Order: sequence, then C-alpha cells, then structure tokens
Amino acid sequence: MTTYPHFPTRTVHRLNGIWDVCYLGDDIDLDALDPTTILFNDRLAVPGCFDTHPSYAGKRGTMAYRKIVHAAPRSRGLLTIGGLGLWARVLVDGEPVHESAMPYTDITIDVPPSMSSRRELVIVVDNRFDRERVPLMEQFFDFYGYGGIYRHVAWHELPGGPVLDRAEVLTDHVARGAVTVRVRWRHPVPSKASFELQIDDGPWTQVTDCSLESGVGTVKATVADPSPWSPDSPVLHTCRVRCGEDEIVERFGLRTVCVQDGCVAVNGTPVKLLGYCRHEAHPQFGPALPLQQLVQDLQLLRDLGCNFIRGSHYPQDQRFLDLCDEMGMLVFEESLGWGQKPEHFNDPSFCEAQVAQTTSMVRKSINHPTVIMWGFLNEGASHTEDSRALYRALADSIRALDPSRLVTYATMHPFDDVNLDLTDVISVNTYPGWYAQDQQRTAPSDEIVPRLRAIRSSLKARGFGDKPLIISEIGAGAIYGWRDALRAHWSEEYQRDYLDTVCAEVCRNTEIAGVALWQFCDCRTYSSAMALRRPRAYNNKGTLDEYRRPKLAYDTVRTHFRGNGQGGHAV
Ligand code: ADA
Repeated sequence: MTTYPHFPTRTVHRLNGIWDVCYLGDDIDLDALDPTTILFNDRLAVPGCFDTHPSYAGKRGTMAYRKIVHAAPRSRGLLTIGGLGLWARVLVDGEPVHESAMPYTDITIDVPPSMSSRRELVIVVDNRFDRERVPLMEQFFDFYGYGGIYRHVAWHELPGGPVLDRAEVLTDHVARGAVTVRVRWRHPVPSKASFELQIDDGPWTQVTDCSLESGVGTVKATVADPSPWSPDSPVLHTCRVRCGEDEIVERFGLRTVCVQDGCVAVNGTPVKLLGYCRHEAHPQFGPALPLQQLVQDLQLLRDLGCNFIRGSHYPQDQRFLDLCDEMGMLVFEESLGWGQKPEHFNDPSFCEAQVAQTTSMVRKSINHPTVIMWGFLNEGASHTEDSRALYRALADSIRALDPSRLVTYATMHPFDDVNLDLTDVISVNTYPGWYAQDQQRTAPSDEIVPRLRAIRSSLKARGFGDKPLIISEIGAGAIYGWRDALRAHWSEEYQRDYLDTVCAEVCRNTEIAGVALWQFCDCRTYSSAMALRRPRAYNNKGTLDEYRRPKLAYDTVRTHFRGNGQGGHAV
C-alpha cells in the first residue's frame, strides 16, 4: 500500500523486506560506534520490531539494520521512514546523515549523490530508555516501547531542478469546491516558482513566477465537481502539482470541522463522536502492524458502530489514516506524550522535541480529512502553572500550520486544569469506578454517572460550557476469558456492566459531545515491577484482547453505538 502523497515521475525504491541485521549489545556507547566494525550476521523483516522476535525478545539495546540500494549514479536521494523507535542513527555509505529521537514520527532525509550506483543504507536503532537521548519516550509510559523500524522505508531518486515536498490542500468552501493549496519545495528552495496544478481530472492550471515565502507558494483552486467528504459519504479528490521534472499527487477531502452548540460539527452537521482509543500494537508485531491488521481493526471498529478513533498516544501510521479517509472515520491524532510533569515542561530540550514532533505530525497528516482534531501531551500535568508555556506553544504552533482543525489535549485534571482556554474541544480522561475514589464502595461503577455530570457542571461553572466535552478515556480492565458471578474487577462481566453504564450515559447526555473508550484492544505495557498493576504486563482494558478476540463488553458497546445511528462505509 503506497500512502499519499505519490511521486509518479520519480524512481522510488520501496525497501520493505528482509534486511541484514546485527545485534550490537545492551550497553554499547553509541558515540563510539564504528559502523565499519559491524558484522551483519542475521536477517529480519522491515517494517518490524527486533524485540518481538524470540531471539531478541525483551532486549533493551542496539540493533543495526542494513540494506543495499541500487540507485542511479549522481542522483540526489531522499530517504523516507514512516516511523521507528526509540532512537536511530541513519548512515549512507558509512557516513551519518540523520539522527532521530522522535519515536513514531515520519522522517524524511536528504541523501547526497554518489558516483557509485551501489549505496549502503544502515539504520542503527536503539530501544533503551534514556531521557537525555530520547526525551519523548520513557519507561513509565503505559505502553511498551519497542525497538525497530515500525513503518515503511523508501529511497526516492530525485530529479534535477526544483524538488517538491508537499501540496497542502485546505478547504475554503465545501459547496463551491474552493480550496487553498500551499505548495512546499524542498531545499534548495527557489525564491519563486512556476508550476502546473490539476484538481482531479480537470484542466491543468499554469502558475507563473509564484513568489515563495520560506519555500511555500500559496494559490487558490476550485474542485470542478465538488463532493463533500463526510462520515457518510467520504468522497476524496486529488491535487496534482508539476514543477520541472518533479510531480506530486495529494489526496484530500472537501470538509470543514468546527464547534457548534457544544458539539463537534462536520460540514455544519453536529456529530456525536463514538469510538475508541487505539494503540498500534500486537503481540507478534508490536507497532509494526501488517496491513491486514489495520483492515481488520477498522472493520471491527466499524462493526462496533464507531465513527471516532483517538490515535493514542503518538502520530499515526499513514496507511491507517488513508484507510480512515476512505471509510469516513473521524480521528483525534496526537503527538507522543504520556503523563509528563513540570520537570519536563522546564526542560528546554523536551519542549523543543515536543514542538518539533507535533508540527511534524500536523505537516504529515494535513491532507487527511479523517483527522478532525489535533492533540498533544496526553495526561500531562496541565493543572500546574509550569505547563502553561509549553501547552500554549503547542497550541499556537498547530494553529499556525493548520487553522482548519480543532485543537485539544487529553487532561486528567478536569477540575483544576489551567490550560483549557487554549482548546477548542475539552477532552477528559477519567476512570470512575475503576480507579475508584471510594475504595470501600461495593458497587464502584455507581461513580460513573455522577462523575461525568460533575465534570460537565464544573466546566460550565468555570466558563467552558461552550466548548464540546468529549470523554477521551474511560474504561475498565477485563482478563479475556475470566468470568465471575461476583462481577469483580478484572472480570468480563464487570467491564461489560461498566461500559454499559458509560455508553448509556454518553449516548443520552446531550452535554457530552463524544467518547473514546479506553481501549480498543489489550496491549503490552511495562515489563518492570510497575506491571504489578497490569496483569500479564498488559493493559487489559481492551474491549477485545490483544489478538482481537472480543470480550463480553463487545456486544454491549455495539448495541449502544449502533443504536445511536453510526453508519459509515466499510473498509
Ligand atoms: C491513562 C493513559 C492510558 C492508560 C490508562 C489506564 O488514561 O492515558 O494510556 O494508561 O490511563 O489504562 O490507566
């Protein structure tokens, strides 16, 4: 599956497949690593996580991956990696060309030309937690930090002359098919550019001497046969730009999203958002999911009656977002974050990394109509004054890049959060009846409805009544197959009754704009003593287990969500 954008005039080497590898050890000094000493003695699949392979299961260390690429001599190269973790150094012909400390984030790397057609690509990947080296991912996160090359790898042979980067298409008016196209060039950026532009199969428009602002040329265009993109009718259009020898094909949807009467509205129609938080995870593949798993997950979400998915807690696989575009799903995409504290907010390198990967996420996903809101810093300490500067920087950087979508973040501090004014939508994570406030209460799930209503009342009392409230996490754990007449915690019965109460309240309460249940399926988490709170070292709050086997709650959620009229297209 080739994700958008496409580059039809380039020679693109798709490098997914079997790579040579060498495990370098658990405690190497990365600064002293001499790539010429690496003896590649094994082979693994890319995309893939080395620590899902039995030979390397559980390891925290360094794996070198190598691929030989045969590219035209003297051609400039562009290397694209859809996502990896946790840290990587990329070398071409023995020379370092990039380092990444941004897990799950799309990477694009300029590669210098060579007289030789044989190019050696080495990606050294390291999955050790190291706050200095990898500030964005830490051991305490409640999902496993795998090591590997999570997503596609490709090598583009670039044409001579100007090189196109993206054509970002933003909807100005749905019915008239009016769009703004921001064409971006890669370095070396021309000061002005002439190019041609085509919407769908319409006429080519010649743009002459367009002056560029920091590498971006902005033009207006019109979709001749405008069909809106919506959950019920996810019509997609294409935008083609030609400049010199290069050409890019982008896919987009004519769609607006806004806040309307306390709801999220798509093309002016309020939509109750009903769905799940979903990790990219599987016991055998980690986050390097085969395409079949993405399709199956989306078919299950559609069967459950979902129209909403929160991509927790990192930038999403572009294949998944392309499929969501085609299905009419609505997505809350967030950058990587999990429970950060004032010590992080006061760390300049952490803040810089957060802003960099958040803006990278927005740039990468900007043409997906499925993405309706951007988020960041899941469950950060947003009730502290220390958080203010970074939350504002993130919200401002998103809006500067993309004024067309909503901004939010998942707070666990709904009663004393200090940054809610920065949001368009208020997203609250809450677990009444699971992490019960009253440990003596014999029926913990009695806490659910009062807590949800108390959150809403508190927000209204503090002047946030006009912002839609979505419950961005709520759920209960259940061990697959554990049935219990007492309906105690961890039984499938308790989870089913819990989600029955949650879904009934969310579906009937017009003051709740939506829910992303926690979570779609079980996923591996801490492998340390912290796992004492996580039976099997898994987060077991999935409505399905990690192999996507439905628990008792599945049919209960399905009845509520489908009873709420969630239609939409199959994959
Ligand atoms: C938090 C967190 C989730 C998960 C959840 C839980 O809300 O955002 O990633 O850890 O709690 O299962 O407790």
